[in-house]
Amino acid sequence: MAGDSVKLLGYWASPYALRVKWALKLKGIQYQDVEEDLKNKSPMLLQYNPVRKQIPVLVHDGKPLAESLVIIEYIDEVWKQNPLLPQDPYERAKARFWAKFADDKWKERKNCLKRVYQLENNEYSNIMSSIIEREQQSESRNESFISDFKRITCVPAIMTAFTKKGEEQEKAAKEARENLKTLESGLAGKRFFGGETIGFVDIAVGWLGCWARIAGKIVGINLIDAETMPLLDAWFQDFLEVPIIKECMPPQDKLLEHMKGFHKTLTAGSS
Ligand SMILES: N[C@@H](CCC(=O)N[C@@H](CS)C(=O)NCC(=O)O)C(=O)O
Repeated sequence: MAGDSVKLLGYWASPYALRVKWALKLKGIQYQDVEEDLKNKSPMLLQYNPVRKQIPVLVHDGKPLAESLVIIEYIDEVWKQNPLLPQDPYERAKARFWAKFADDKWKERKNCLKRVYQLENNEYSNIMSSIIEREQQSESRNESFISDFKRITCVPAIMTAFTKKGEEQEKAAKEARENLKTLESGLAGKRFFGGETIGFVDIAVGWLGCWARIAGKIVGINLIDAETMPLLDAWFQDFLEVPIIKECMPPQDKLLEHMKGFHKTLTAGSS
């Protein structure tokens, strides 16, 4: 709304802050970018996000909000133009599922998702029905759903491939590729995850196209394989070329150097 005061506490190389920038830009909202020094966090960040002390934080008319996906949902509710989440409740829930899947993918220790991977048409409903089925079984045995699952996320699989070597790296890279392949099934037959226009899921996962490629380049592995995930590969390229998306991207050379430094720090001391 005109006259609103909107501030984004972020960091240039943060994919989570980038998500929020994309949402604000797609909505055409004027905002003030506040660059944080993550090694020396400002009193404002500590005051606005005392729980996690992380960016991004959106401050709307003095009210702070943390967690990128939560922030994007808030933006979508407050500024109705160019909707990001679908209107239909089921479609909306599916969009949330995929966004969560990218950040936070669950993999059962035994074979629930393995079964899902083997399905020919590896769609959302297949994944969901396996998870729900598993959840019901756990409930009937009075077990904790969460304790029965090992948490392996898309992002940590990429991070492990980025920081480990040898067998461990290969295993993580395979896992990251499997996760990305599963994510691809959410795209089936659409230009964007949001359909004809960019939506919530595109914003949530679009950064992986760039970050995973750079991480792969630094350690000499290919995480986004055009042959095995042609739709996702084409989507990453298409999405990152959309002018509003592209203009928010950090300079690629600077990001590459930054990630090289990050890699050095994370692997220091490991042989
Ligand atoms: N789940 C959070 C992740 C935010 C996050 O990891 N922020 C990082 C920068 S990319 C940060 O603030 N790191 C500094 C720290 O943790 O001390 C979100 O989606 O907003």
